[in-house]
Amino acid sequence: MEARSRSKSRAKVAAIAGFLPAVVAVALLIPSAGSAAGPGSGCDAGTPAGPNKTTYKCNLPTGTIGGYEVRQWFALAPTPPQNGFITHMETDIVDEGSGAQVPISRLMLHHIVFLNLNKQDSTCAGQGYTGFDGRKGFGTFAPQRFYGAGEERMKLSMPPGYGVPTDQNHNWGVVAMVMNHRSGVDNALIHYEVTIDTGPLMPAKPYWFDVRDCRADPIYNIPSVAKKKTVAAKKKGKKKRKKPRTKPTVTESRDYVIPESGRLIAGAGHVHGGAVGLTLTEPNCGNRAVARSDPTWGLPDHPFYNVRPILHEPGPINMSAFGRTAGLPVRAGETIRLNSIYDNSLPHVRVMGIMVVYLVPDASVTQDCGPVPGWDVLKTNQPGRPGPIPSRIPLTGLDANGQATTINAPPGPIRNAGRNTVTSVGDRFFGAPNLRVRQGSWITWQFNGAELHNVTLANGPLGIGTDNLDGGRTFTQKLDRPGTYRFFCALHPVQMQERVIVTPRKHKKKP
Ligand SMILES: [Cu+2]
Repeated sequence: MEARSRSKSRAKVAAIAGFLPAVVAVALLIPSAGSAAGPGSGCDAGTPAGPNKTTYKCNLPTGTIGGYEVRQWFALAPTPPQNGFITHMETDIVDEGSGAQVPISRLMLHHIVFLNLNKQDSTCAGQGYTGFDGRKGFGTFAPQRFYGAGEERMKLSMPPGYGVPTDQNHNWGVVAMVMNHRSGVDNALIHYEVTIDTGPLMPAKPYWFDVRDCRADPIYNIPSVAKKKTVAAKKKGKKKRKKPRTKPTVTESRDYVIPESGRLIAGAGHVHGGAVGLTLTEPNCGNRAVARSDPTWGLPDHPFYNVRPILHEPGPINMSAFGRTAGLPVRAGETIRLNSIYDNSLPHVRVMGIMVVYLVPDASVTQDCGPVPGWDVLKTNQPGRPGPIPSRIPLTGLDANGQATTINAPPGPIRNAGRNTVTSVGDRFFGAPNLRVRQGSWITWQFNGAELHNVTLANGPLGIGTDNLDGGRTFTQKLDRPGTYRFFCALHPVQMQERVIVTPRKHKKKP
């Protein structure tokens, strides 16, 4: 059966050539588009999982991931060989030999998005996707994003009576990102399990909500609130302010006008380190909250918070999901707002705010602001901590043996620079690893390499994280907050570091 599935995958590759818009659109997501579903790819023959239900186990190789590197890629993915409705789906990263889950001390499946290349996405149709390189792809075809998971391994689970339609002749793809926490090259399998119900179910349509929608790498940055000028405040004789009871937060929102009447019956979110949570609100219904997805942060001994080297801020171990057969009635033309709420007491970079919801079309919904259901909430039963968990990302370099080691600063002398500095980013190096500038100076990074790189804050006074850039493109930033900024390239974290020291502006004496 395995062999049969494999040859079927190859047949699909031929079939996909006839589906050009999708291939073009998807290939543009990632410049080094992965090869088609090849050796090691396939789904098994399925295992009965109840009346009318079969669970298929599918695998897809990750490809080679360099030591301490981050690989993000697109690949065709095997489609389960059964027509029907998806009622459950989950994914993980497993060892090629044993099939056992790969621990994050080895590889971390940072996130993965499953696409149906034969369907248009509900929210990005007509505009296409911006690629991983930040460039707009050709055309307007946006393959349907129907399921995604991050470190927290969100599972798709439909309330009874519903499923996401699936067709064995449709082509699936994945966009995935994996981090290698060890010094040697590595590879593994993306494993996913899909339960398909052949019984007559109500079809649920995925709506992908994202505060940075229609981007292959939908990141943004949380700046952190500026530190109080305590000295100046004291001089003015102000009383020391009481510590605020709640930490500052920042909320990014995006509105979606739902084009069809229906019932929103399930959903769950994805966030990164620093998140407070995700909510859905209805601005035209008194701004009421209608659903939420909340993070659970693991205990201090959880692997997420102990893996070394630290290549990014650790995220939650789980995001709660919601579902209910009655669902939330939504009339065509109603607006649903996604709110992504993050802590702003510290900088958080390359964060995301994504919620996938499932809508069942229902023409009988004719009223606005219908009743909010008492959602069934699914969340982990693992012990957790109230979050988000403050964490500091150090710079990581390589020691003489090629092993990751924490460094205070990149090697080399500090170069003083002027008010407007242009500094280059080459392939696997920063042109000026140690810079000193006066507060209020501007720095332009020019990405002269052939590969994609970025500038990402590890620690310092302001959350900064650029798109993935190349080909001479630039990013300019004013550094108005004094302090030491430690940057790295999030794609090549142990190879590329830069420190920028921003010295305080001299205070002008009043005459
Ligand atoms: Cu890089």
